[in-house]
Amino acid sequence: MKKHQKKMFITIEGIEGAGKSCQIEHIKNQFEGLNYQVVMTREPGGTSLGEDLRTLLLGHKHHNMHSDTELLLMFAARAQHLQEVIIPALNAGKVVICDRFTDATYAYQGGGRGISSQQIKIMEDWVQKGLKPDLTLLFDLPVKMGLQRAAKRAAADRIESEKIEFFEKVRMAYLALAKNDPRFKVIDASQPLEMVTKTIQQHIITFIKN
Ligand code: T5A
Repeated sequence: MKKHQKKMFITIEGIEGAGKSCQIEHIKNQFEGLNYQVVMTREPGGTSLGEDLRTLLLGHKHHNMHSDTELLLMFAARAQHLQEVIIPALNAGKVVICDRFTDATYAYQGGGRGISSQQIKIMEDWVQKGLKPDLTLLFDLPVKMGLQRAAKRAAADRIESEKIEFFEKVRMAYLALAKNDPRFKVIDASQPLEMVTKTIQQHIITFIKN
C-alpha cells in the first residue's frame, strides 16, 4: 500500500439527491486501484458519538431544534470525527474521503438557516485549527431534480423536509463558496451517472498529479 507525502483530504458536497452516495464508491475504487489506503466516512457521523448526533439532527423527534443548536451539534460531531478518525488517518498517510464536511455547514446552517459566515468561521477555527479539505467535489444540479431523486430513494429526514426555497439558498451558498476557492471542482450532477463518474475520475487524476 502506498503512503504518500501529499495530504489527501477529499470532501463530497451538494444538495440532497445530487448523487454523492452513488459516486463515492467509485472514488474509493479509483484510489485503491492506484494502491492508496482509503478511509471513507461521512458527516454528520463517522464515529459512534457522531452517528448518535446524526440521529438527533436528522430524525423527526426535534422539529423545534433551534438553528444555533443545529450548528453546535454539527460541530460537536465534527470535533469528535476529526480527533477520532480524520486526523489519525491523515497522519497515517491515508486518503480520507468524507461525504460532506464544513462546507455543508456554510451552505445549510449559513445559506439555508441564515447564520452568519463569521459565526460559523469561529466554530471552524476552534474545531479544525486550520485543517481544511484539499479537494472538494461539489455536485451541482437544479434543486427540483435533486429533490425528485431523493424522494424516490427514502422518506425525507428532518432537514430534507424543508421547503424548496431553503435548498435554493443552500445551492447558491455552495456555488458562492466554490467561486472563491480553487479547491472546489463543480460537477454537473444532472448528467447521466457514467458521465458524472468520468468527470470525477479526471478531477482525481489531476489532483493526484499536482
Ligand atoms: N448537513 C450536513 C448540514 O445541514 N450541515 C452539515 O454541516 C452537514 C455535514 C445529511 C444532511 O445533513 C445536512 C445536509 C443533509 O441534509 P446525507 O444523508 O449526508 O444527509 O445527505 P443527503 O444529501 O440527504 O444524501 P442523499 O443520499 O439524499 O444524496 P446523495 O447521496 O447526493 O444522492 P444519492 O447518491 O443517494 O442519489 C439519490 C438518487 O438519485 C439517483 C440514485 O440512483 C438515487 O436513487 N441518481 C441519479 N439518477 C440519474 N442520474 C444521476 N447522475 C444520478 N445520480 C444519482
